[in-house]
Parts: sequence; structure tokens; C-alpha cells
Amino acid sequence: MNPLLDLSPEVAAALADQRPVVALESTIISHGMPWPQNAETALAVEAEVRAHGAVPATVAVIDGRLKAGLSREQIERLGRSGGEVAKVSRRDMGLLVARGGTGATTVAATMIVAALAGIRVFATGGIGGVHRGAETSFDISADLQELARTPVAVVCAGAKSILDLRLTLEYLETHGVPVLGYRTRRLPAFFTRDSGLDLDAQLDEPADLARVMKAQWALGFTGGIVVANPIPAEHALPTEAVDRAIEQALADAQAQGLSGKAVTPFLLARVNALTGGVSLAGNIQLVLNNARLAARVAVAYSALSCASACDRAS
Ligand code: PSU
Ligand code: MN
Repeated sequence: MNPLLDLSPEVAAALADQRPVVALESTIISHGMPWPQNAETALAVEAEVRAHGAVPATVAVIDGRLKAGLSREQIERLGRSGGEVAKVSRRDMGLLVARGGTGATTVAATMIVAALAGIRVFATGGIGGVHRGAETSFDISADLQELARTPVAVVCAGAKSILDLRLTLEYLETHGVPVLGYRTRRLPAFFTRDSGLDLDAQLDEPADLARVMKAQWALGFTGGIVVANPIPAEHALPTEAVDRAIEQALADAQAQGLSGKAVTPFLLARVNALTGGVSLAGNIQLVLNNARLAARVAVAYSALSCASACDRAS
């Protein structure tokens, strides 16, 4: 075990017994949603994971320590601090640990901690990606590079179309990251079920997803997998309303001349503000939906791993 990493007792016990565990990120708490819905959602997501047979491990950096499994107080601290707490991706981790600081982990940093802990499944809302205009800004989320190198399956509702979703898929293809549609052949676009972009693979059962994970890592590949799980139809938002808010948010970001790690949190907050309660409700529902699927995938993956360990033993 990495000496910088602390597992909560519940997560440690589950991993020791090879029971299913699902990692959860914390930038979605600090930068993805407003207080108090952010902390309420994080706790509801943990409950959803438990209700479907897995142990939740919410990840953050607290006082210079990597944490897999947070207390309610720690989740509320991240929720209340909102955008004031550091947003931690791969390049920020060493610095924060050295300073003994506290921060919320992005998809990339959460994958790193999950892999250190031995957790193979991770649920979130949306991943980062290639930003629109990346050909001049070079703004490509470190989440994509992490997916290329770290062996964790990330269950998400695709990505928000604040990004260039077509280029995001191209980038993932170049880096050998499978994007598996759960009961869909199209990349979902977070608030909406269909970005119009085709995927190569549709898988209809958690066990099918677990078998791909197992095969991928049995091949010796070190990278991750994207599981794209569309927002439930009854919670999807009207495409036009989302598109309008996103165009406005992008224009506002450009007017402010933002760059670097500030871009995504600004766009997320702006889209939330422009679409109001409707998008927040959809956002909460899609995260719960991803937590549910991730728990089922973790259960199926544990069963497979146990079965093959038992094969070897006999
Ligand atoms: N997209 C969302 N909600 C989020 C994020 C992205 O719809 O909360 C967060 C995730 O933590 C993701 C991060 O890993 O933003 C990506 O930031 P950047 O684009 O700066 O890599
Ligand atoms: Mn960026």
C-alpha cells in the first residue's frame, strides 16, 4: 500500500475481502454543483452504491494525505468550500501532498488514487475532454491522458458539450481507450442521451462490461475504460435549452480570457446558473444512475475475479 494513502476502515475491509468497491470523485462536489445539493448528492450517491452491493470510496486529498473513503464531515467540508478548495489533477498532487494541503480530486486524480488502492471501478457525472477551440488553446483535459494510462473503468454520462465531443472521441481512440456504450450505440452528452456520435460497442449487461475490463487488463494493457451511460430518458433535458446555455457560457469564458484549470469550473458554474434548477436535477439523477451501474459492474467484476482465482486454485 502506498504510504501516502489512507483507506477508510470500511473501504479497507472491503478491499481486503475482495468485495466490490466503487471510487467516487470530489471535484464534482466542490466545483460541479452548488452547496448544499453537492454534499447531499455525494452522500446519496454513496447510499446508492451501497444499495447495489458495493462499498463507496469517495476520494480527495485531505491535509496532504490521499484518502479513499471520506467521512460525512469531510464531504461537507468540500461541499461548503465550493470553488475555494483546490481542484487537484495529476500535476497538482505532488505539490499538494508536499504542502500538506487539501483538495478535491478530478477524474484523473481520482483514477490515480483508485489504482493505488486497487479499486477498478469509478463512477462520476461527466469526464473532462478536448475543449472546443483546442486547436488554438491546446486545452485538453488531463482526464484523457489518465484514461490512457491508469487501469480504472470510469462510468459516466459521456461529457458535457462544453467540450468538442467529436475530438474527445478521436483523442480517446488515438490513445487506445475503449468507450463502451451501456445499452446505447451513441455517445451520450451528459444532459442529453445522444450526442449524435457513434460508438463502436454497445454492451447491455454489467457482466458484459466486467468481461471487457477483465480481457483488457488480461492483455496487459495499463489504461482505463470509459463506460458511457446515458441520463435516464425521464430526466434528460431539452437539447435546445442546453445548447443555448452552453453557447452563452462559452462566450462568457472567452470574454473573460480564461485559461488552464479555471476553464472547466467556470463553464460548469455558468451552465448551472443559466439553466437553473432543471439542469441540477438532471445532473443529480445522472450521477445516481452512474453510481448504480458502477456498483453493478463492480459486483460483476468481483464475481469474475473470484471465479478465475478459484479456477486457478482448483
Ligand atoms: N464535467 C462535469 N462535471 C465536473 C467535471 C467535469 O460535467 O464536475 C470536473 C471533473 O472533476 C473532471 C474535471 O475531471 O472537471 C475536468 O477538469 P479539466 O477540464 O480542467 O481537466
Ligand atoms: Mn483544461
